[in-house]
Amino acid sequence: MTAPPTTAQERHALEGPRRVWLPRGAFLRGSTQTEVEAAVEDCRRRTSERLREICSPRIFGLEAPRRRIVVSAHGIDRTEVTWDSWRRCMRAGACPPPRIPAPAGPSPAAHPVTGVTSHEAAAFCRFAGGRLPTEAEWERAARGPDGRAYPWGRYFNDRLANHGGLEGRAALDGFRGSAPVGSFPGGASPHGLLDMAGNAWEWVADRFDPTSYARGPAVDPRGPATGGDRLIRGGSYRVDGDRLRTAHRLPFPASAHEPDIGFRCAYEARPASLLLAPGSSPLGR
Ligand SMILES: [Ca+2]
Repeated sequence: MTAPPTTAQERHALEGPRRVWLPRGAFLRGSTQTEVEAAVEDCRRRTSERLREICSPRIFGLEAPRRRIVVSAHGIDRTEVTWDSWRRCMRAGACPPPRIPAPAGPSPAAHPVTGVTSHEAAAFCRFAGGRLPTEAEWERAARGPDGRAYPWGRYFNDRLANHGGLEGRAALDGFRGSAPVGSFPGGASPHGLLDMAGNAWEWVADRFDPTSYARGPAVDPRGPATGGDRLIRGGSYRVDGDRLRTAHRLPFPASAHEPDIGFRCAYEARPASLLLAPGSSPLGR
């Protein structure tokens, strides 16, 4: 076992994907009841009778009600954490090998790491000097202040995200499985984050509480302290446009490890020791 990095310089070299720094700000979280009903309808339209149970109004209804939420300043990775970054953490003894093999094909190290539990994802983020994003931080970074349904705008676009479907439409976007992170620059969020719709689902820090959207705090909500499933956000290469919406949320067992669930990390206020010159990148990308 190698000790975790102790100096800012060591952490700097390990920090993985480039970070975006967001000021304190408000956004519209969640969906109206009308938007929930439209999403269920969209799901049913895209899904055959055989699989239509996935278009559950109960699941889509977890997005309601829509509320104005304020999030404090923080940093967040521009992309999902890659295999390359995970391997650095493994070499230092702070992360286990994922259970899902690296993808075949060109640039496997640039694909999102998947097959990791929420606890393992959180351990990586601690190692990188951060933490998993809260659900509110994630959604704000995905949709910006105007409540848009997709990172790029109001309507779904087949060409702007690595999405799929359970019924054979996975290659419409050029990828059957995961894609190297950042393969869809046209699908960037208003804050410049990539793959907030599709590629890998992403663990967030919050535990699920069915009452928190209606009754929880409007400033820096964090979910309950104990119990319950975690949440995954953003959809993946395996699901269709209705679940790639920025408001969509799916409770998922914390110890699950799926081939299409990855994560990105968030960071507290920018430490002065890690300030980078404009345009520079710790990993040269
Ligand atoms: Ca994603």
